[in-house]
Amino acid sequence: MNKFSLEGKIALVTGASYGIGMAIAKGFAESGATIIFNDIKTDLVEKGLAEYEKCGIKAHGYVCDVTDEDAVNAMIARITKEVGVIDILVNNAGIIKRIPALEMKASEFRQVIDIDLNGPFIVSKAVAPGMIAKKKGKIINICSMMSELGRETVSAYAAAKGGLKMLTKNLASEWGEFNIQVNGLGPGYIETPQTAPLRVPGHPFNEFIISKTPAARWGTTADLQGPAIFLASDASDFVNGHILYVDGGILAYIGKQPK
Ligand code: NAP
Ligand code: GCO
Repeated sequence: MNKFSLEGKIALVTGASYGIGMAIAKGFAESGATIIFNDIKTDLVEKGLAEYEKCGIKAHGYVCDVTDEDAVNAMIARITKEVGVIDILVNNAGIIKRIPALEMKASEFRQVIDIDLNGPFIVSKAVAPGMIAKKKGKIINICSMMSELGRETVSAYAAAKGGLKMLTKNLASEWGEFNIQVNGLGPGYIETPQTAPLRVPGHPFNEFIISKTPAARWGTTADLQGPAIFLASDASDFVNGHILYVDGGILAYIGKQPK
């Protein structure tokens, strides 16, 4: 038996109309899972559905804001009726605001915490009862280098992703007895629209990331697929409360020595 197979599993990936979430969903589909995703805007969901279809994937798309608890509960009820009980949840939807702390408004800070930290709590809480009834489930929270490290301009994002790491450990502790594994996946610096402003040619950040990464390159969304499949599959049934960093070695490395 292939321990990495997702055959017969139903997976919900939040905010998966493009980028990391979509790459993870495509990887799950290749391993046999049925794909469901949501996004905050109708046009994004439609774009996402068309892209999945182009790849031969019959995905189910829903419009839903992960911070709106009533809307999330209604979406999970609809999914249960229309597709089935969710076996795998990936809390991927997130935003970043790059603003120096002294210039950041409290409302901007709150918005990042709301989407990146409260969102995963709200969606996990809505999905868990179905998993508890089945006595099996997988929740994967998309963390970040910023779950471990600080950096100028990303105070709210680092606070949210550090909090998400601890939410992961806490839900793993609470729901482990129901055979639910809650783990984090921590991407390093990945080529996506979110990091596009940092990757423009000549931007000093580009050099900085390459010199901080032993692999000496940005990651790709495809780099995340295997690790996500592992955390979603039976292969990881005794892995719980773990954050799997997929960063080309950044967290292991002090940085290039000056010559
Ligand atoms: P992204 O722009 O962060 O994509 C996330 C998706 O979530 C977008 O489609 C976004 O829609 C949607 N979204 C935003 N707010 C939402 C809400 N309230 N409810 C539902 N959906 C919402 O792109 P990404 O770079 O692929 O990032 C995915 C995840 O990986 C995020 O959690 C991010 O923090 C994390 N991450 C990214 C990197 C990286 O290098 N790119 C590294 C580490 C971790 P809109 O387009 O309308 O905003
Ligand atoms: C930044 C980056 C990061 C990445 C990622 C790192 O501004 O430092 O955009 O926040 O998106 O989350 O793992």
